[in-house]
Amino acid sequence: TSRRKFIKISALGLGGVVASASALNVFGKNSYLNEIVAQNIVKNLKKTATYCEVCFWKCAAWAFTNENNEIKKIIGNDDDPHCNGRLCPRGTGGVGMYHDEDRLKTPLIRTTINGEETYREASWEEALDLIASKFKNIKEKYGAESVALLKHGSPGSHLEHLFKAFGSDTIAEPAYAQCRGPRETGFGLTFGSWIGSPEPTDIRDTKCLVLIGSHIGENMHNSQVQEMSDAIDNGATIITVDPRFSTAASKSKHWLAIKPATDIALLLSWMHVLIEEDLYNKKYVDTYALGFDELKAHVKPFTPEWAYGITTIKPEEIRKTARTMAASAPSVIVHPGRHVTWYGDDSQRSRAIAILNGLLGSWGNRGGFYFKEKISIPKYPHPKYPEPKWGWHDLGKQYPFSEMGITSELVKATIPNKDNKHPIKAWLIAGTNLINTLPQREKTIEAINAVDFMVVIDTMPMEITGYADVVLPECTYLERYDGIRSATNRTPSIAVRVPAVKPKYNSKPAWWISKEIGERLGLGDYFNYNDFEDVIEWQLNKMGTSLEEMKKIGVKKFERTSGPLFLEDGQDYEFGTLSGKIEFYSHQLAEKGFDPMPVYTPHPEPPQGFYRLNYGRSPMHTFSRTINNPNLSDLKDENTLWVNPKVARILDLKKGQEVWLKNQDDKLSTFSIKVRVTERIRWDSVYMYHGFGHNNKKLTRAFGKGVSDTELISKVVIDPLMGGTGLRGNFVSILTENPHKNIEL
Ligand code: MGD
Ligand code: SF4
Repeated sequence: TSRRKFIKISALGLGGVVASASALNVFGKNSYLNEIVAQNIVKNLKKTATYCEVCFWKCAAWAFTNENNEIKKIIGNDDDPHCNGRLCPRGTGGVGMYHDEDRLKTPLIRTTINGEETYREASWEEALDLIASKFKNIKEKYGAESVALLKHGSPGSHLEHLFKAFGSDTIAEPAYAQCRGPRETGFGLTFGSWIGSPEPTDIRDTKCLVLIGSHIGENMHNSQVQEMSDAIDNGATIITVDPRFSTAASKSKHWLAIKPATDIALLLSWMHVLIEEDLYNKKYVDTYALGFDELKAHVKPFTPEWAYGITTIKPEEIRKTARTMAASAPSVIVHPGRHVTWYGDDSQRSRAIAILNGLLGSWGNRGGFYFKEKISIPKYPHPKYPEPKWGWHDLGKQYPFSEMGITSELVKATIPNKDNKHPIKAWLIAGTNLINTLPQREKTIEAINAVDFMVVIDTMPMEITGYADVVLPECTYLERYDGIRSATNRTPSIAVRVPAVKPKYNSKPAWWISKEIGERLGLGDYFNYNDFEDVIEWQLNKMGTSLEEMKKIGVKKFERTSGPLFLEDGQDYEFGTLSGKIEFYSHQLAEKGFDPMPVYTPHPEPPQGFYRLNYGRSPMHTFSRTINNPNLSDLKDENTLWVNPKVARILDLKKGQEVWLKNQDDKLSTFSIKVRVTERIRWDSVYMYHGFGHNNKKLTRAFGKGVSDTELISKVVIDPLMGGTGLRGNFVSILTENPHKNIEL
């Protein structure tokens, strides 16, 4: 068939992209050799314990400095379960964040000179005084709740403490409604437990790993990539469902090139096969699950023949893969994925994935999902937080299963509207580049224009910083203390971040910024320490260790106390759901008027001349944050547009040709992107790496390189359960002429 040929051609053409016989080879060709060289380089250097902030896997590492206090190398901590001593290419390149000469160097305040808005440099004193006085005024006039925090990463936790002390929990982060939220809702409703990060998947011992739109290997979550590599070496079967031939697909026994937006149909059909062919894990289901009979009746009509018409996956292929999963069960993982905000029915798709795992009995079994455990960090004493009158809950009330702030609702509430009972008047943004992160950019900008006052705390002059009234330069993770990392894993562990070098330029850590603003707001009691080091020392002492010890070891593991990793045979076990059982049928959903079991609904397809805009991670970058990093931009400095040869033929596109994109709402890409003609993408879609296409000229390496997928995402479909923004319902046409001719960018 044509698909078989497709795989063959693609596999031959992959050469440099894919690893040799074993593993995913994402750590570089001669990584063993590199490690020996690295060990030699660092022999005489001073080492400082840290954990990486280039992505949110937070691998523990050692930063090595020479006698001139220069960072020479960052190497993974051998004792760390997140990295097992090996950093990914981005983590190794993290030192580029420190060296980047485009960094924010000193506080900036917006001002008008000769009728033109610009920034002037300011002292910390002046900038912090200004912020405190503005916050005070807004609190007096509207209440503390009207000051909102949008955050991501380590700085967020320091600022969250400041905001709660101030009386506001009007707080949100894109990692929820633009990323993992729906999966937490879907798994929460089914197993009574969030997935969280890292995912508690026992990949190293699995016999079968099913990836549905989750491209481990390009999506570089360190220990997960390592475990997948080991599982492949141990003969595990990989099944990848992806409209694109991803790196993971190239390692898979079965690649199901699904028609985009139809995954729920495939999942329902898999359930149908498992149940109709009596392949599901009967004992497990009888012992732990609720609603099997309803599920059986529900999936009865969803035959592989039915699913074929929707997904374009052949019925034999659906049956064969379902049987493979069953033969491996319970050592099988249908992976929950991570960035799951696709089509608006994402919580239900996640529930389908959860139910499938339930039928296979993988939750709580070796080679499936383990029972994770983490150690809680003692709270440094401070007065009780005041009770806000309203907060993020009220902004997302229409979504009954939302459990965190929804960024897009916060944006909506900021745009003036006569019905709005919860006015938002100021934003503080820390560690998130909302312009390149939130869909519907115009709305974000409308909200920004509506606030009275806006502060951005960042390390780099990103797109978002250009909109601020006050810009505060944070020092990088290599130059500061931060909260203790408590890892949720097979065994609990902690890691510390200690500054390896002094802050460059006039930059400061977020803990210091929070404390300084807090003191100016009369909240000194909440910041009862001189240095964050004191807080960490106090917490570590409570945990039976000390900063001195942690500086030497970096990572400390603790014994499990919550019981074994897996269920014993037939063991009584109470799940965290309302019924204490795995809920195939959800009464909670039914009561709130939602489908109690997942249902497939068709989504719009690209109109004539348009292609679905698909996007994903580059193994060398994290979102938009790393594109300007000198080390990482050396590895990859622009994205390309993956186009199927059929499409290239129709549109007469050549490899490397520059094109522009226009979406269904006439949104144009600011810059051009080069064409990559490849069988690895279906003919109905195009694909690009997310994070590129920066339009801030201050980013000297990243400016104008490639296209931003975000600026082409003007349509979203909202998940009615939890408010996630489905981003993948956008379509683009490909323009070969520059639509911006004569317009200076
Ligand atoms: P970035 O664009 O990398 O990601 O969203 P964001 O976290 O906003 O922006 C991070 C910002 O943090 C940058 O401005 C960077 O300079 C700054 N920064 C880095 N380190 C530090 C630090 O130590 N201190 C401070 N103060 N700032 C720092 C991610 C979000 O985006 C997520 S989690 C997902 S999964 C979604 N992915 C996604 C997608 O794939 N496509 C599209 N179109 N949109 C997406 N949005 C979501
Ligand atoms: Fe850093 Fe890579 Fe680990 Fe992410 S996976 S924390 S970038 S080393």
